[in-house]
Amino acid sequence: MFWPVLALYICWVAPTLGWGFPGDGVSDSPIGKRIDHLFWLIMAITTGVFVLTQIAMGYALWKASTKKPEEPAQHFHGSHTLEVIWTVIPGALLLFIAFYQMDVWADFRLKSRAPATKSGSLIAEVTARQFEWRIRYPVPGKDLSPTPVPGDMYDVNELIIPAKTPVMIYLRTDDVQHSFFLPTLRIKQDAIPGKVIPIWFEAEEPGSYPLLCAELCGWGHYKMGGKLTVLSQEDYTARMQKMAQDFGVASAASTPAAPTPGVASTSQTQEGAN
Ligand SMILES: [Cu+2]
Repeated sequence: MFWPVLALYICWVAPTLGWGFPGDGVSDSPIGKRIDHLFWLIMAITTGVFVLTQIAMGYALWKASTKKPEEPAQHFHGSHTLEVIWTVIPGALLLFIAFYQMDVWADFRLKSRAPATKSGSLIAEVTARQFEWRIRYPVPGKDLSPTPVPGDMYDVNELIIPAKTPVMIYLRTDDVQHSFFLPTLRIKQDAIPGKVIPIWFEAEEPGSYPLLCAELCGWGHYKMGGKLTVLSQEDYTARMQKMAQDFGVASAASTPAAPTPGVASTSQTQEGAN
């Protein structure tokens, strides 16, 4: 009985010791909360099954050990009823889980169900490479172009998004397979060579969240720790304007900066500004 009891005890105390989910144990994103709910539901089902099978096993051991030595052992050639019961119940449970989680899965994975499909919600392209995250933003006020254009703004290892609004990124990789992982938001998506994968997510609170690579991608895998910076809408707009200034590109949402001599992008970026 020691191991089952220890297992249950650990499951009970783990969340309070911070051994459970990343962050403070509660996801900071709406879809993350639904994923957590699925996790706890499956946890409850498996715990119930675990406890019941342990009790049945304990009962069988106790029953056999209390037999008198002269009593003959009983032999079975299987029980049809039992076989049917322990096939149908797990089957029904798995079917229930399969159907129950479908909505969350579809909302997370299907582009057609993503809430972030309106103009401007596609905020960046994230390109993984050995060993960093390269981020490409469009000029503030413009839509992200599918391929890099002059006037785009670049950053490394820090993805900036506004809070309380669903945003979308394009994920790609320059070399091997990586995995874009935002543990506190419960977002994880492989970056696959040759593919551009849209992912949407939403952070409820401004703050700084870890951005990790969840695919062993080479010797410098550990170096792929970036961060997701979530800002209030005003701070986000200000930060993007500042970045546009730093890059010397004209923002479509503000008065264009003085043309920078020798920058080929000037004419292109100012089209949107007027
Ligand atoms: Cu990686």
